[in-house]
Amino acid sequence: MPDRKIVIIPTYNEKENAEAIIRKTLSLSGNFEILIINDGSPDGTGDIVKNLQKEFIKRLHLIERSGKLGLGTAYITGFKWAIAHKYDYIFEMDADFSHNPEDLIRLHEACSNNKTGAVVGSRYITGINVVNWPMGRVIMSYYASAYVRLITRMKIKDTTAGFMCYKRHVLETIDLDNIRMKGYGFQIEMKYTTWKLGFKLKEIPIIFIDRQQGTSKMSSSIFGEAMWGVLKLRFRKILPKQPAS
Ligand SMILES: Nc1nc2c(ncn2[C@@H]2O[C@H](COP(=O)(O)OP(=O)(O)OP(=O)(O)O)[C@@H](O)[C@H]2O)c(=O)[nH]1
Ligand SMILES: [Mg+2]
Repeated sequence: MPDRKIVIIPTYNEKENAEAIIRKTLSLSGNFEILIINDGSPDGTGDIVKNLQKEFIKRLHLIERSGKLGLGTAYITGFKWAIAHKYDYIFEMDADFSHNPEDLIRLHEACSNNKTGAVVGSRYITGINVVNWPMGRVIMSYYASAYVRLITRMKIKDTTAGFMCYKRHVLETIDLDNIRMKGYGFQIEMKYTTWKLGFKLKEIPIIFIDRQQGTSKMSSSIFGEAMWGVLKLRFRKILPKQPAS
């Protein structure tokens, strides 16, 4: 049986990107499927996806949520759905082409190594691979990772990376209801939990290109949450999910 692969793409107001990112990802070799988590985007992103579902039957899935509930909870909802539907490899990818869908094939290859639990599409392995971001944002993101390494001792270069591949059993072992951070902090907390539970995290280099279409959802509160959240995380006991009694 070939590996079953699902790419989870959270969307909030991505009408300029939705159709293109779906067509590009489903055109790749390797039979990837997509799960869109759309937070009731007022710009009609949900309708664009529903339309495309008629064309991509059984390969394009959609979960609609009532309002903007945050990237972190969108992924937790997606992980639970992917586990319940028994996908072998579960990916995270943004909708705005900052992540190149073609890199999904390399993420999967690296993740299929039997020692690896999860793979990080990293901007900071070979220097800084970010295109068109304002310098201030590059510095903030780069040093955010340095800060996380200092506090957590985790040897990951790109701790806030949002381009990921997880093996299902890693996500089955994580107590997803106990993941607390919602923004960038969510990406740090997931990697830290994966590492603390003894799974191997592998980084592969990717190039991150600043969004060309649509508006940014980044806010300073997301940044603040991550800074304090990491300190609290450092002193929290990370336990595997308890089997349902
Ligand atoms: N479902 C859902 N998706 C979200 C939410 N916030 C952001 N997203 C999506 O998450 C992905 C990453 O968000 P971005 O706004 O690209 O964040 P960023 O890359 O840090 O910032 P820019 O690209 O500069 O805007 C995109 O696909 C967004 O549409 C949310 O609250 N709910
Ligand atoms: Mg983006």
